[in-house]
Amino acid sequence: MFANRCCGAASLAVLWAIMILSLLAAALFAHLRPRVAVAARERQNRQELWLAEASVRRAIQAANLAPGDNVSTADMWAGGAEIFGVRELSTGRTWTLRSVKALADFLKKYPEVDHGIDFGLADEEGKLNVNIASREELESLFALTLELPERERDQLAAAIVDWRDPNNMITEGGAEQEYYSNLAQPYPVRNGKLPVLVDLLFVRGMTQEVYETLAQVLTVYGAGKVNLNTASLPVLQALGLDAGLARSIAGLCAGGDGVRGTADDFAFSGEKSIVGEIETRISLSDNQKNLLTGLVAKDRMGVTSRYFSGVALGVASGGSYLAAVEFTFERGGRILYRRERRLGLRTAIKD
Ligand SMILES: [Ca+2]
Ligand SMILES: [Ca+2]
Repeated sequence: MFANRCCGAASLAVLWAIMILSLLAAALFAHLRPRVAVAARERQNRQELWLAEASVRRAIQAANLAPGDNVSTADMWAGGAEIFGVRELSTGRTWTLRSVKALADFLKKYPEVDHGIDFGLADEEGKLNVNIASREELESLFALTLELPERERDQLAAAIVDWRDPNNMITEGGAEQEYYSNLAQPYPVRNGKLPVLVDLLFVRGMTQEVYETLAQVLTVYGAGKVNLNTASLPVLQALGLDAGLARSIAGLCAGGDGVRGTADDFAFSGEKSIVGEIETRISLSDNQKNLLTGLVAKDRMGVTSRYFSGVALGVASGGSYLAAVEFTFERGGRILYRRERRLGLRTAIKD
């Protein structure tokens, strides 16, 4: 009887001990689980970033391989999917897109992104320098690229001019310190050159969507000399070329296959010979010839480039996040701008 009672008490003690230990284990697990998840996420973050970094390095290498003094879309840096498309590495995949607009389009279309991904790099000197462009050039560029009413487009051009000019005198339709001081969260107007293009996001009227479009045609790099070999139609027209001449030049540069960024692309060989080289292939009116001669003389048109940009992406195997590294570099490899972002995908990229 005594032994039975003793046994029963011992069993009860063991049960209690098991219950307490189970509770402790559950509490410990609950305490550690978020930390384990955070550690796993951090490991994946690092992996994604390293994958994107591999593409940044590859892009710099491609741009350094550009032969000769002139830079054109026939060079390796301008290659599309073949050079900058998806690369499978042991830890995941990486690729490079030409612009933040290409990234926005990719994310909008994802996971249906089989076609039309703009892989590659952009030549910053094929764009219009926002620190040098006149108000008229900006208005003309915006008319060709932005789906906004004329009034809004012109006011945006005026606001950019006010943002960068050193004075506080309001350009017609523009905005100076008074406007920025009256915002709910006021900030100072730049009143100087934009050091980076994202500075545009502070300018009155600028939205993320408009910025993404404009980042394809505006730059802060270079001395304002647009590379005729790489400039897009809207940039050529913003410089004052009529639509017909701009199309003829862009068509000539696209080469026999009519596509920019392929090996058959035509390249103007030297700045001094630009007008002569155009004249032997496209018939020019006196006005067109004078305009082109003037642009070369005013250092607004050239054939070389030193600055390139892209958006490198990395996704770890089975991951549902994307590391996006926006980067601009100088030929030779010096990184001038770098911005890292982590973006969630609706579903994991398929392995
Ligand atoms: Ca100003
Ligand atoms: Ca071509």
